[in-house]
Amino acid sequence: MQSTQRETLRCATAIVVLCVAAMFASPAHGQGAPTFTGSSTLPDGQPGTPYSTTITVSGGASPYTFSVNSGTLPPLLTLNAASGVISGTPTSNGDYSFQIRVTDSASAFALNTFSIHIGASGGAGSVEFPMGTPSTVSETAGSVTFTARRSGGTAGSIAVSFSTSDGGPGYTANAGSDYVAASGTLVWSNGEGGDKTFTVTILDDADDEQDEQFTATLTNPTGGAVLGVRTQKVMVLMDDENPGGQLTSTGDTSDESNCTAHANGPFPLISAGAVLLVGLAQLRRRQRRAL
Ligand SMILES: [Ca+2]
Ligand SMILES: [Ca+2]
Ligand SMILES: [Ca+2]
Repeated sequence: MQSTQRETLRCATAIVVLCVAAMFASPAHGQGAPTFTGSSTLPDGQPGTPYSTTITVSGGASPYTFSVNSGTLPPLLTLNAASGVISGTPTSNGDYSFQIRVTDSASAFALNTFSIHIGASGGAGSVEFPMGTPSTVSETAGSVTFTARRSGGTAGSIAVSFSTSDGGPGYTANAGSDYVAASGTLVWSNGEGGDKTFTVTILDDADDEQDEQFTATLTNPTGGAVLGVRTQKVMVLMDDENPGGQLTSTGDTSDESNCTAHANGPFPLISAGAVLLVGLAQLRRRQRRAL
């Protein structure tokens, strides 16, 4: 038994020695595995702007083959397997992380995780209506203030135009009788971020009516800035002649508040209104059945 064990040990030792010898004899070890030489944080990109950067390596035995080992590149960017160039025109803001594998001609390889930020960071930034600002105002208030916010970057002086227009997803407010049309330009200086405001005059009337809406819109960013997602803001003018008895109006108002958290477009509000109406109809049917 003991001699068999000695034999086994001798065989195992021989195999290990042979393996180590083979490793040292391989060309891959002789030249070393390739190593990544650049920063793991790749240059920022902008949505809609062509992007290109090169993953650089040294050592090992060229030519190299590059591949994405895990994670995902920003949408519409691709990695060239032969050159290590990441290029394309990105479409979506976001922070993307992915692991790249480089393999040399002797099958030695290296892995490294890289990141790319797509967005306005470090640039001129973006401007939009921030979430959480009021979406309703009494028609007796005299005026209402809109807030536009620059974020994501403060490089350079930028400007954005604003204007008002009659209507929203609900009843239409008319410039001249319900509010005073407004338009103009908001300017942020180099290094300045945060909020700018503009004020719209609200006109009171004696009409017993539904709550009415107008829309403020941001357009024409200059200085390299871009517009964010929320470029429109619907303002609901709450009637004061008929403050009770306004089921539709109250519903619209609260829906608009909810809606603002997602988007200022008409579709979420219309959807929310439809859900409310369907819910009320179901409730009435149930009440009838219960009687
Ligand atoms: Ca009115
Ligand atoms: Ca009034
Ligand atoms: Ca009124």
